[in-house]
Amino acid sequence: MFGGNDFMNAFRLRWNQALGRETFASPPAPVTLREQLTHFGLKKQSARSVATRGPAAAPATPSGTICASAAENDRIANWRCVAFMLAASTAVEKHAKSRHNCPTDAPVRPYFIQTSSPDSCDPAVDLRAGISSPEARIPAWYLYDEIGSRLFDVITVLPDYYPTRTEAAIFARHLPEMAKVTDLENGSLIDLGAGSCDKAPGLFPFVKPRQYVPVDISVEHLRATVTRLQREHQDVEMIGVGTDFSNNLVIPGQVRTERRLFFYPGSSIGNFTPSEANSFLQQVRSQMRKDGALWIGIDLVKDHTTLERAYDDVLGVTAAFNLNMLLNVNRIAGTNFEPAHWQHRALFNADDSRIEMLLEAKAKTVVRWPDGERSFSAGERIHTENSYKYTPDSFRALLEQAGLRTIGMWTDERQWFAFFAAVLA
Ligand code: AVJ
Repeated sequence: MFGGNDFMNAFRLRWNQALGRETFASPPAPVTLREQLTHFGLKKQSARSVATRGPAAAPATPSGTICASAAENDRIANWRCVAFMLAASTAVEKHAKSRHNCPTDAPVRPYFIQTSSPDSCDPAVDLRAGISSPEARIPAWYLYDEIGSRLFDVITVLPDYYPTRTEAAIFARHLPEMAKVTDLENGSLIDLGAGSCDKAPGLFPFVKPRQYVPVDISVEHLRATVTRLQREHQDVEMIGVGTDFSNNLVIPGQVRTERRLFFYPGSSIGNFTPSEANSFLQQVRSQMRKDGALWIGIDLVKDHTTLERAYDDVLGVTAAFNLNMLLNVNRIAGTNFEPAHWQHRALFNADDSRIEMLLEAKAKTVVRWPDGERSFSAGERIHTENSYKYTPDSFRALLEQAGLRTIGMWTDERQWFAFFAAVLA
């Protein structure tokens, strides 16, 4: 355990500052050295080398995160200090065993890097503008706060929501063939929108990657899972990347350029309009050489009842998922949405080939925030998400427009979902 109270208080202060918290909050309990180290993504040996060589030898931040802004530099200084304190306590404790097992100059694994800031603009300003607009809208990523992320996890196992299960069935059946067609053994598996990394590790035995590169909007989402995964797959080098790839896919230099396999499952590309999807695919293409490939999951057009039920399930989980967004928006934009005044809607727009998720005002209502308000008439809607559906041909064409050539497509018996493999055209 850590030494005296002074040390503990100083540690808490640094801990909170490093996490960007202004007010005092208790560190997670119980505070064992091992848990703290794991939380920081540090390994014992790196902390020990800090202890022997002093704070200058500390990693720039835990696990080598590199950030650009001035505020981030302050945080880096705090991380260094935290690392030093941890190291000092490690030295006091003299963990003889770890000294044997870990050479001092072993690289810090896994490695984490944030290549773009997740909050570079003011979300409150954007949100209020979207709500004020004549065609009110809230960007779909505000669905995913803590509650929303859990509700989405539930959605993926609902009887009515077929995509996740259908995609898994395609993998279960076709992965060996998919891996054979792409043949990217010893390459880098780049997992776009990895989140809790629950799909890509299932590919390891088939794809046999040398590097695994989970990418998420915030590197913090990746730390715990990737640290655990790294222990389970010692032979795969893991590099967690935080980047907002819907704007700009920045892949750090540590990721090998040879044999990159970009993995984008779940039909997440359905959230993009076709033109956004095109620029996303162009970005992927620009990061991929001739020896690389893209594996991408697509939800296919099918009868409208099946589609609409998948987004308006009988248990009301998707309705809760959509309505919960209002609570998240209230927190971020200072609005006073009352979820009970709104009704979930999911409609298939055949002209644009997309499911639209909407929130519809049950009666006339006024939404207020500190310096503004927006009145909604009964039945007026806020657009919250698009989920585009493609045919095998329309998606092949989209890939082609972005300079990518389809080399394989795998689907289920009902042709409800498809996985495409594509390479440079
Ligand atoms: C995560 C974007 C793939 O569009 O099917 C599920 C999100 N929204 N139910 C989808 C979602 C409502 C999902 N994606």
